[in-house]
Amino acid sequence: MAWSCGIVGIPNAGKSTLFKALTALDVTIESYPFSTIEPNKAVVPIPDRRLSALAEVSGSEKITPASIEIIDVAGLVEGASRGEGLGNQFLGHLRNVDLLIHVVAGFGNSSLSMNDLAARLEIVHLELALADLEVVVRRRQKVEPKLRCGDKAAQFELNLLDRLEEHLNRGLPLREVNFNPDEKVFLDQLSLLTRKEMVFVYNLSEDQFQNPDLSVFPTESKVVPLCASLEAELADLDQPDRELFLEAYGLKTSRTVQLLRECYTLLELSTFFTIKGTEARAWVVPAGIRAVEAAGKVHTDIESGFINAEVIQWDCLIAEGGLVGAREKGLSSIEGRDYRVQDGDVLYFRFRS
Ligand SMILES: Nc1nc2c(ncn2[C@@H]2O[C@H](COP(=O)(O)OP(=O)(O)OP(=O)(O)O)[C@@H](O)[C@H]2O)c(=O)[nH]1
Ligand SMILES: [Mg+2]
Repeated sequence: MAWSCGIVGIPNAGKSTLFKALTALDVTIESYPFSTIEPNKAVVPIPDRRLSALAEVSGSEKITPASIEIIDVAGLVEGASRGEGLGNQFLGHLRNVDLLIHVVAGFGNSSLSMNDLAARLEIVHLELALADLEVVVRRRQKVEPKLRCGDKAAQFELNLLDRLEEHLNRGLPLREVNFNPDEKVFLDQLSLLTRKEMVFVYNLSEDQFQNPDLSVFPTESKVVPLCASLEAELADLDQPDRELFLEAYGLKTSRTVQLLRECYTLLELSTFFTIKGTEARAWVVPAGIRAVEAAGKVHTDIESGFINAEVIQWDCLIAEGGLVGAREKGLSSIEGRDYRVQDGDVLYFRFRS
């Protein structure tokens, strides 16, 4: 399963434009609100220059990058939970995503004040909280009858649902609340939207995005300022033209790549690589997983027959021109099942088949 991100925001914020920038797919982008009705979904490769370098040094013909799923839905308006605009049922498409990208538009209107922007942000926060509240209320209706039979688990659940309701009624996202491990296990089943990590995309015009005032965003939140229409144009270009384009705007990398990196950091992910036969491949996994779990991502047979893994950091492998040279210099090591995989490790698994 690929990691997944859902794009939220008010109508006309540039959500589908950002989707196009991330996926290079042609989707409906219109100047009128509610141009997206059915969600746009795509699985796209995560760019990683380490993988191309590894493929080159190992002569791999096939390069398989890790991928991420992006889902773009309709816009949220004030009162969506009561059916305004397109309502909020479409948020159901985002229940299983790992992270939300909240697009906030600051382009196009020079008289837009900080208060206007704050109000735009608030609409989305509130509507997400109200959508979660609906889930909590429905759950309560299911659990309450069990309480009458003296069910202890039901009492635990109801106490927790009370807490959730109290926060959501105040319009607060649940990601800001601390839960104990038992509560987390229960909460994971509910797939609440405001528990998911959120990255803000501040969508600005071409001449504003390099010098933004970010004071409207919550402190300590991750904000990526960009110009979505520029990024969408960039997605259509081939590599040489892309570099010229970036240079013209004084950028080293595209802001959408930066956005993917922020998502990756927030989700506490890391990447390991495998080189096998003619294929070099990247795998994105939770940071700090054990070697045997990493093996399981590649194939369940490798996990069940796991013997050990030869491990080397990607840059050492490249510096020595391949595994043989690196091994001679003692740069690789043989690790057991409990080894914690590091970002940038290249893993060669040995297993009983
Ligand atoms: N100038 C400028 N226009 C943009 C930018 N991003 C999006 N737009 C324009 O804003 C309008 C809305 O863009 P969409 O991407 O369709 O917005 P959306 O959030 O998907 O809208 P809905 O699906 O209707 O909710 C289009 O006319 C875009 O061309 C930008 O960075 N700069
Ligand atoms: Mg759209």
